[in-house]
Amino acid sequence: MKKTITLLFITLCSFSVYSADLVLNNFNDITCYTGVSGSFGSTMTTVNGTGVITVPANNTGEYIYFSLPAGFDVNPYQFLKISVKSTETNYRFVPGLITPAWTSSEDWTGTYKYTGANAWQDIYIPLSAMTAGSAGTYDKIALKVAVYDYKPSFDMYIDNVTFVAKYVPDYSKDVIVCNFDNVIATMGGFSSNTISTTINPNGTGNVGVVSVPANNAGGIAVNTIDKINTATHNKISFKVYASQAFTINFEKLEDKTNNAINTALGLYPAYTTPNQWQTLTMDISAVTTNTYSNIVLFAEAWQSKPAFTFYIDDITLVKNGIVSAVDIASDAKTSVYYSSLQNTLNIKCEGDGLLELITLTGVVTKSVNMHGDTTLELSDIKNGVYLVRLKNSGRQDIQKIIVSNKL
Ligand SMILES: [Ca+2]
Ligand SMILES: [Ca+2]
Repeated sequence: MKKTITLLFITLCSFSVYSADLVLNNFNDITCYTGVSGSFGSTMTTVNGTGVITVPANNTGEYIYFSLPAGFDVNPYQFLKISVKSTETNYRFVPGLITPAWTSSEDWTGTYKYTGANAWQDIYIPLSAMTAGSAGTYDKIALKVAVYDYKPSFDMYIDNVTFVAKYVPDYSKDVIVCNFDNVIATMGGFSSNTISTTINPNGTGNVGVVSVPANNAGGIAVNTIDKINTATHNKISFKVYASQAFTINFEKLEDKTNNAINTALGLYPAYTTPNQWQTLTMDISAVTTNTYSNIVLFAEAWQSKPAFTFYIDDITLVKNGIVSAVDIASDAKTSVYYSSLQNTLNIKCEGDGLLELITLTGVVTKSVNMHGDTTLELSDIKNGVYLVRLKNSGRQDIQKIIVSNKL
């Protein structure tokens, strides 16, 4: 029985131009003036090359701040990155840009939290929800630590306070959609599950964590920066990790501003080896490019299963290595028709020709010399997307087919 699942989005950030990172304070050779407000009660101190503050109990708005260079412009930057360590865990940071007149623009919408439990964790705090202003508008950046999290007083270590430059994809290569570190997409969970960012349970860096409720779908929706072009990037890959096997049994590409424009992929990538990171790949080369800009992944949708959690990382649009390398002739004297019912390829061919069935990684799995019209049996071919290359009279034609043996 299908259940209705509605999108519940939280905005984490957005993207535009590029410049270099700016380290504000590493508590070693790069330092800037810092201060604290009200009941923090002490200034930030430096111990062994890291900053230390005592966060007050039940903080309702006290903050630490860092001075910005003269004429600072926040526009080229996407995140403020801080390295944090404390025994207290699961508390948040509210950033605020402060003008010389002590007015501020703050962001209370984010979900960036310290989850490290006494391990160092890099926290990437998006800057997009604050008013950017122009060069010189702001001269300080403040952080409210554990504000309204109702924590007891605790010591927090902080290091490497850095503005991280915005990410601009290079479409001649693989494009990172989200790595939960320096590239974080706008993303959301669904009505019955949550997503968040945490430290990698088996490796380095940060990863996404997706809850899957009992007897229901757990999912993640991730916006791409630009529309997905399946002619140039024909695969989506992502890493997953869990303590049990599971299947991504519903996947869609959608328009992020109008999810009525969508296509279901029906690819069912499966995570098979618990407690190891595994890269899953979805071939989207059969999908016609549209205004798709949102990748939707559901785990165990509509299954009667207990609740579990999976981790996800490195969601990537993979550059297509094949289409650009071939030359497609529209006047080739051949045509091809795939019958999924009979699982045959039926080729119309004038005179002699060569037919090749090629996987998307470029492996020729079948090669047949044709003498006129030809029927090719595909029952020994695995289901999936293939390229059919037809060479005839010095021309060649490439067509994509999906083999789905229904018998
Ligand atoms: Ca340091
Ligand atoms: Ca990562």
